[in-house]
Order: sequence, then C-alpha cells, then structure tokens
Amino acid sequence: MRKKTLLLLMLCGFALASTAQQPPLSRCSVNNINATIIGDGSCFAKLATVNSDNCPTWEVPAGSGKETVFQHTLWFGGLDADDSLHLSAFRFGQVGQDYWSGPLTTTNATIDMMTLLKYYHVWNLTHEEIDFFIAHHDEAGYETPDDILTWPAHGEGDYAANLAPFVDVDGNGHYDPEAGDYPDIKGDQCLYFIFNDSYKNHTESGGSKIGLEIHAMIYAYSDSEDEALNNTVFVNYQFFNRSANDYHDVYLGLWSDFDIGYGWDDYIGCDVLRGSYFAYNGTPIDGYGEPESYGENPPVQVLTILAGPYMDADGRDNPKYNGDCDALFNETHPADKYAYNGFNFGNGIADDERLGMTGFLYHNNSSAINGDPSTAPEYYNFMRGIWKNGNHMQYGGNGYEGPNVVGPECNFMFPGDSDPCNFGTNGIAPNEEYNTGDKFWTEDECQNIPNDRRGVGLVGPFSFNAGSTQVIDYAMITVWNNESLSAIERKGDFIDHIRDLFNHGFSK
Ligand SMILES: [Ca+2]
Ligand SMILES: [Ca+2]
Ligand SMILES: [Ca+2]
Ligand SMILES: [Ca+2]
Repeated sequence: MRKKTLLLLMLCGFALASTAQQPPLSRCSVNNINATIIGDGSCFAKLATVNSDNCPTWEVPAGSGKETVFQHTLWFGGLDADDSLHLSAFRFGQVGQDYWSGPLTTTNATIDMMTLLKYYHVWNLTHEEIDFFIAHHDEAGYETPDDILTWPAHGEGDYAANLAPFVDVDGNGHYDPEAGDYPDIKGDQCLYFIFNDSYKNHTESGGSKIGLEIHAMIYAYSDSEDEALNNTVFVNYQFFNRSANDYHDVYLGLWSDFDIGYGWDDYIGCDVLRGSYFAYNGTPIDGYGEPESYGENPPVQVLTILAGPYMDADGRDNPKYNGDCDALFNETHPADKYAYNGFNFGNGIADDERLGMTGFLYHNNSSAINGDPSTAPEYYNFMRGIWKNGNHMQYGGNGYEGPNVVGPECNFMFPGDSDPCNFGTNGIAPNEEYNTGDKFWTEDECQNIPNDRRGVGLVGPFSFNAGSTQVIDYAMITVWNNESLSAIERKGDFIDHIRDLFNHGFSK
C-alpha cells in the first residue's frame, strides 16, 4: 500500500493548508458498516488530517479494521447554451479542490466565508433521537441535541429560504424545534450536509463553475434480520442549479476507488440490468496476510444506482421493460430504452421517469490513455465513455486497444452476462466470439492481472436548467459469502432486495 500511504500524506498537507482545521466529518455506523463521511464534497474519504486508523472510509464489518472502499466521490458536468463545459469533480484532493461546504445565493451562485463556516458541519441524527425528541421535547430537563437545534432548515438573506427538510409540527412554514418541529430524516441514522462547487475556482479539474448546490442525505438502517440492508448505506443527493445557465448534456459520475481489503489484487465489473457496478478480489485469497487484508472469503463491494436524475420530458409514461428487447429500441420513442434499469417507467405517470446507470467505465491508477483523468474535458469525456485519446470505449479487452478489443462502441465495461438486450451497445450484439452466447466480457475472462481498480458509474444525459433541481439515489452494499454461496453468486439477490426496498419506500 505504499502509493496510497504517500497519497494520504499529500492529502493531509493539502487539507491542513487549505482549512487550517479538521474537515467537517461524521460517522455512519448504525449497522455493519462504519463509514466516514466528509461534508465538504470529499464524500466517502480517507483524510489523514484525522488519524486514518480511526477514520475508515468504509470499514466492514464495523470494528474489523478492514475496508472495501478507499475513496468515493462525485463528478458532475454539462454544457451551457454556448456549449461551454462546466464541471466539478473530486478524486483524492491531492491536486486541488472543486467542492466546498455550504449553499449558494439564489441571486448569483456565490457564498461568503462566514456562511461557508456556518455549514462546515455534518449533521448526524438517529431515528431514536428524533423519536425521543418527539416524545419528550416539552418535558423539563430534556436537552435537545445540538444537531436538532441547529438543523439547517433555512438560508438567510440571498440564500434559499428552504434548505434541509423538516416536519413542520406547528404548521407555520418555519423550523421551530422549540415548538416541536424536527428534522425529516431517512433511515435509522442519517447524515446531512450541504456543499457547493462555486466558492472558488476549481483547482482539481480546472472546470468552470456550475453554480451547483448539493444537499446530501446519507442514511442507513440497522436490521440484524436483513443481511443485505444491514450491510448497506444509502445516498440521496439533491442538486440545485443556482446559476443563470441552462445546462444540457449533463452527466454525473459516481467515482470509486474500491479496495477489497488489500488493494492491489482486485477486479471490477458491472451489472447492466441491475444498474450496478462492483469490485471483487481478483484472487481467491485477499492479500498476503496484511492487517487490512480479508484473507479467505473476501466480500464484494457493490454500488447500485436506484434512481438517477429526471429525464427530459417526451410527454410519455415510457413503458416498463418487460424482457422484450425489440420494444426497448423504439425509433419513435428513443427514451424508452432507459427503462432497462431506470425508475418510474410504466407507472401511469408521464415524465416522472428517472435514468438508471447509463454507463460504467473502469480506469487504472496511472497516467495512461485509460488512467486517471486530470482536466475537465478528460473528466467529461470519461463520463460519456470516451478515453483520453478521443476514442469511444470499445467492447472487449481493456476497452481501447489490443487483440481482444472487438467492438462495437460500448458504454459498459465488464458487463459479463448482465446485458441480454445489449443496452450497452445500443442494441447491437458485440462482435466476434462475444456474439456466440457462451463467452462474456469480464476481467476473469480477459485474464487481467489483478490490481488497484477504480471505476465510475455514469448517469446521463439530462438537463439542468437555471433555478431547477435534480436528484440521485444510490446505495453501496457489501456482500458476503454464506455457507453455500460465494459473495459473487449472492450479489444479484442482495442488489435486487435493496432495489426492491427502495422502490417500495422501505415499507417491508
Ligand atoms: Ca414551524
Ligand atoms: Ca483485495
Ligand atoms: Ca412514469
Ligand atoms: Ca417520458
């Protein structure tokens, strides 16, 4: 883990230099996952400004000292009316910074330092605390938790009047905890924070500011009877366009540097139909006995996109995917294809459809054509499945060159057998031996050398007009072997179960 240790030191120096204090962070730890969340847009991150041994990104099982996620962040970019690119992204923060704490003014999408410091915090509440507040808040001797008292329900002055959601018990439209109003949280534990891309110019990607304000709710359920739910953390991001720009061809990327225990022997892949990507150990035994390695039976780490941003309206309740591939690729109604893994299709309501995962790209820890992006156009190209040399991803092999790269152009790498309608190649069957039905593109099949894998789940295109909002919901799930099945074999059922819970509003 030599390279990653070095990275931590660089990150540490950067964070200290830029803020001169510990970043706003909190812990999501209500179930089998112990995750550190940084509220300034670093997201699920390992920052060495705090003791990294006590600050795991994604420790699972909680207390084990072993992790499956090294870093997990958000990329977001699109074109304005003049087709100029605006983009914010974050990987490790060793280059610079594109995100900061706090909301933006609705007048000109800015934030001053005093307001930033006010929001330099992650609010962290449990359902139990809220229930206790509801039952006892008007009793003598009850002390309201700070995170209920200071819940950021309202912005002042030029900031939006309504920010964090709350239950308005006295019905006056204002958050008054002393009158019994309380935060409207999801899950058994909920972390809430607000961040933006426009406090300063972007030094990580170099991209132009978007005017993007993000409200993040990260939540989890504790349920020892439900193994999948007990190993899952959910993310809900609300995106607010505080700028005067109408953006089109907007894409977002959910970028992850997964490390299954020991980080240098991993593989990665995706499940197109389930809108998910995942990392797994590239060898049967994880690592070589390092403290962070799982050894036998390493888990699989999954990210599943439950419901992405709203699609552009076409006046149609685009039909649900029912297994009919031909119906999916409808020339008159091109948006119908997104039913494959999207949300709100065929529910009787027109134009509430939300995109699912529309692409998955893996890249290496390197500066090669398929290595880490560093400029805004490189990030934006990656989010559209385009490599640094300007070529679109191709089916097979490493996706860009070599004998196993057979084409055609594709949007999902290492889909295995998860794409029976060829959604990832726009309805066209992959070339050569992948077309025979018994050979599928995975890292195992390519006999790649296991290494440090990074990947980005892509969602787009969508529109993001001035003053409008967008949203994404996704979940990160750690999957374990049981006595009869491997984690790889079980992951499909885990994902289906979590997607089903979400689709039914968590009413079991
Ligand atoms: Ca009120
Ligand atoms: Ca590993
Ligand atoms: Ca619909
Ligand atoms: Ca529609």
